[in-house]
Amino acid sequence: MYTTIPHSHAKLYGMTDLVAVARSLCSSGKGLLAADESVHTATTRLASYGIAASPEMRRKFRDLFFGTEDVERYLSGIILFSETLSEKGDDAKLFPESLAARGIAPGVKVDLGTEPMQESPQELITNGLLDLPERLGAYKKQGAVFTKWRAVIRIDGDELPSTVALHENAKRLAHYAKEVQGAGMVPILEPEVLLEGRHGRARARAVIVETMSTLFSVLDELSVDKASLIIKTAMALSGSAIAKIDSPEEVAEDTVAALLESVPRQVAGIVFLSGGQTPDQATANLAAIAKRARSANAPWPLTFSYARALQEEALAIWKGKEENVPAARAAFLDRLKKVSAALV
Ligand code: 5MM
Repeated sequence: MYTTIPHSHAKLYGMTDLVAVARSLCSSGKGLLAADESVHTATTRLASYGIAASPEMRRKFRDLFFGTEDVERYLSGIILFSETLSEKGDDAKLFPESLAARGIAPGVKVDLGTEPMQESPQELITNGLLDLPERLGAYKKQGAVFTKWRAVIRIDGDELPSTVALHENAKRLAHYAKEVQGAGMVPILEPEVLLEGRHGRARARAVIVETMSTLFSVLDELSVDKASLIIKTAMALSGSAIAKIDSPEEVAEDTVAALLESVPRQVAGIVFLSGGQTPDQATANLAAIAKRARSANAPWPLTFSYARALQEEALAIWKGKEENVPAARAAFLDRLKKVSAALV
């Protein structure tokens, strides 16, 4: 189902196959599971459920979700962490192979995490471009058909994000996208506007517009093909440090307006991160966004690419114990059904 294009032939094939892969990830009525927690994040995440992390516990953590029966009805793809590409599930099959056999496209996070920016130390810049071409070749051989790069955009009043941070993160996202398309894989560009802060929803909306506008102007400068890329974004939400719960309709109005203002119609699709919302909030907000996008005739397909909002309930049941696997998987499947139903 997913075309493998040899690295050297990617340009020969043009972008047609990539457009088809990108579209199929976003517009099949299914969505993505973000299971790309790095070692540090996975360790912290598991610890918050009382689970001591180890390489084997991380493998079991992945298998809990990937080994759930019927997930292919709701998932078009899964974003993996690089170590997972070479691991096997309890069925003794390599994860990318067993996912692809079930029609779930395997993808991989290719950024190497963030560090403070020299010019603006309160902000973060994402690393990973240096050895990217070599790593892409290896990931592709391991079965990845798409990739993801996350940039972190912090709001602090009217001061942050700074122009320099927005521009440098956009530049790196654009170089990443160009490399990935050249290697014959689909890039997901994730400039995450963080929920943390004391800002209101209107400020989040404005920052999403500024972030996307900066990104697309740099993508155009580098002639990156927009039809074979996917945008992963946060929703427009009031900052987590103020006690305001936005209604789904408010979130939908500001999120869809921000994206209509700043994301060109050619992109293959837009996927949402859950960004610290509860599973119920992330589900209700997605439903309102999908409805609003339909009534506004939004040009791009939309779907979910959640990590925490899909995994949280299952992890709370699992607690790292074998006997809890069936109940944890049932909770995961139940949440997936609800999130998928939000799209229609
Ligand atoms: C799962 O978290 C992903 C990787 O984060 P680290 O590199 O810090 O380990 C992250 O990129 C994730 O894909 C998105 O932020 C979406 O996750 P949420 O939990 O916001 O839906």
